[in-house]
Amino acid sequence: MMMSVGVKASVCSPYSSLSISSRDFSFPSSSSLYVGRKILRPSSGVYLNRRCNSSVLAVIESSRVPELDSSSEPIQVFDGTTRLYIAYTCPFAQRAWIARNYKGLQDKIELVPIDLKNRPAWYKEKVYPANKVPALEHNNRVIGESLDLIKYIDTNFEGPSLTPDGVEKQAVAEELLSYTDSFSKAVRSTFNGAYNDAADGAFDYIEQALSKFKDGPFFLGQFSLVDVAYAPFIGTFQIILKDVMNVDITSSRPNLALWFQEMNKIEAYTETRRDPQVIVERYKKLIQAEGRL
Ligand SMILES: N[C@@H](CCC(=O)N[C@@H](CS)C(=O)NCC(=O)O)C(=O)O
Repeated sequence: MMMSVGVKASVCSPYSSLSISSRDFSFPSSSSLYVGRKILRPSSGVYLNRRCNSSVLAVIESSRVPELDSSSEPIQVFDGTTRLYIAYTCPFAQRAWIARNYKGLQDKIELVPIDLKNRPAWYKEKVYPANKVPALEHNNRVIGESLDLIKYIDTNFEGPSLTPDGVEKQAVAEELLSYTDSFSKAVRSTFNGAYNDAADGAFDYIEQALSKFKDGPFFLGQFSLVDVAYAPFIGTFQIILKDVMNVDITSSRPNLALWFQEMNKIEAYTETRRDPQVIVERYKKLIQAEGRL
């Protein structure tokens, strides 16, 4: 039998420090979670500390709520439960997951991770005909599209607001949100071999955007939907570019360096991150499959 427990963890990875506090973890109820020689008991409050390597992240990942796959029993959809369907590997889904965590909705919005490679048939049939993640089941309807979804979560649920005050910031927010796809496309264009001008220009755009408001280190000064929308992508790109191409995107970009530093203090984000090693391995497999490595 599995049980969900509160986890408080403070660890570092080869890339940056990680802080975790979440109810989205499962432990065998009769046993403990082992990290090296350290035993992490569900009742001990602080579970992880001092271990600064990626194996800790891997253990945390493996302790998350398990993914549903084609063999999983169908969920009783529209039974009044609010559910956020995600995949741990999906940056679009990560946006919605971060928004839900930041607003402190862990008990109000149940996380339902799906194995995208072996999706349950009922997901498309009963939940979301688009058959993608993320999707939110709320008030007898299903909402998709990550950018719409983070706005929906912000507007329709309690918790700290992710929407900026004032027309100027709101206009900048819309402009930056509409650039997310072009940004990803430009950076991904570098994945065909060599770091290129398009990717460099995209990161310069981000650096410039981060200089606009002086009342904080985030895109709109204070933490907002814009940071939520970009973090899953910039975070993953940073890891891949550093590991595979030896490119440090924060070099000569002090605003971006500070943004990372501050993002890594936000648990709502850090608890959704993946083990950098897994990200790099997955990327290499993808490239290999395309015959480019
Ligand atoms: N534009 C969508 C993209 C979502 C998306 O492409 N999700 C991927 C996983 S990262 C997916 O569900 N893919 C499954 C499929 O396309 O069949 C959003 O922003 O939510």
